[in-house]
Amino acid sequence: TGDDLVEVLNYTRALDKEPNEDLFGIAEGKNIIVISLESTQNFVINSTVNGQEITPFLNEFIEESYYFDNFYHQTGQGKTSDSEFLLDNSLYPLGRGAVFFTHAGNEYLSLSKLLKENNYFVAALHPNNKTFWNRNMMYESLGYDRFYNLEDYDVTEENSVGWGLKDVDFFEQSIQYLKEMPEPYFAKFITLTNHHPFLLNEEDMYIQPYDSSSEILNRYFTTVRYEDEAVKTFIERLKEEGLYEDSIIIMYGDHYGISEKHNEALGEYFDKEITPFDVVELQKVPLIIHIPGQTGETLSTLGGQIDLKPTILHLLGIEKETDIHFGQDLFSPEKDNFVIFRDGRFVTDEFVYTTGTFYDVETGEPIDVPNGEQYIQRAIDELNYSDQIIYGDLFRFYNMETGRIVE
Ligand code: GP9
Ligand code: MN
Repeated sequence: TGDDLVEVLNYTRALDKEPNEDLFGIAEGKNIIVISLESTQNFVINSTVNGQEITPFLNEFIEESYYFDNFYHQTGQGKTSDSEFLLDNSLYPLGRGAVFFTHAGNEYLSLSKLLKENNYFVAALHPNNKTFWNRNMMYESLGYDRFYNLEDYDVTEENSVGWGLKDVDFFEQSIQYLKEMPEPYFAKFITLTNHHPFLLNEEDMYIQPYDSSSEILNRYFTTVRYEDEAVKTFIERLKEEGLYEDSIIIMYGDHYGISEKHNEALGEYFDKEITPFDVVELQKVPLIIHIPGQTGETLSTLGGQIDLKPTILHLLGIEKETDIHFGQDLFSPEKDNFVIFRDGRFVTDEFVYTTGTFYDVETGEPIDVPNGEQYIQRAIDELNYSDQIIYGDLFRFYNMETGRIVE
């Protein structure tokens, strides 16, 4: 019932932080282009393989953007769909299964709905079957206006690899759709080529595979490099079409691409043994926010995908006191340094908690944290509150206009 929501509300309201005065509203009314970078982990940024850059374009692009290099994915078994769920709701995905499948009929206080209230046209673009991850149903609940899916793309033997339409073709074919959208729009592009098992046609290999004990890792670098090229081409096309100058562009990695099964090969790449501490570090994904007229900066603010919604809302100058979310504006000077993974691991500015042990965030050495239990409990509580909202479909009992609980 609505009573269950009272405690949750007390918790989330205490999390809320004041926006950054300089950036609040800077993106007001502008088009927003979001790019979900499939399986893209942060370690590929500004790194090389066989002496060649893995992401030459992104390395340049981050120089003129806000680049968050201490930002984590928080997905579970729902993978890409979990990252979308985090972005739209600033709620945690579920510990088991995919919330896109299990709770697509719930009431949500989504980013999409708030954007629509503010006159935005909200679209998702992804050249896969619309039922994959139950997206057609969930997008309906979240309030998307349009889902450009497999049916909207011309997919052939020649322009596909692995999971489907190649990213370059996906972006190219999407330009026409962007042009027809009512403005301002929020358009979320979900890339696909850099997906396990990282297959690529010979002509799309801009770098040679790595040489380690894992074919998966070896190929991963080549598909990340291809994705980088696809994004570069897309940005160039946006410029040609006059769609670039006045748009906010947000890119983030959806989740890891290289699982722990490949730790030995990763160890060869990093030339060290991969510890549980390193595994946590490896869950960092890039977050890049390009705002026209802003010089940009690399920010090491600790954050995660849960923070995307409040961050975007503040950039747009939307401050809805009655909204319920677990994340915080990444630009807020008051941002908490606490990132919780779906499985209960967490990171603060002092330590990492994983496999029952605290590690010093600087040295990676195990440390003793006297009040460690409190932190462990906070992570458990926060995940529980979020779960309660989803399992109880608690937003049914909430009126966002008044901030009151309804029966
Ligand atoms: C499928 C794409 C990839 O449509 O989003 O899904 P993933 O396996 O990464 O969740
Ligand atoms: Mn994915």
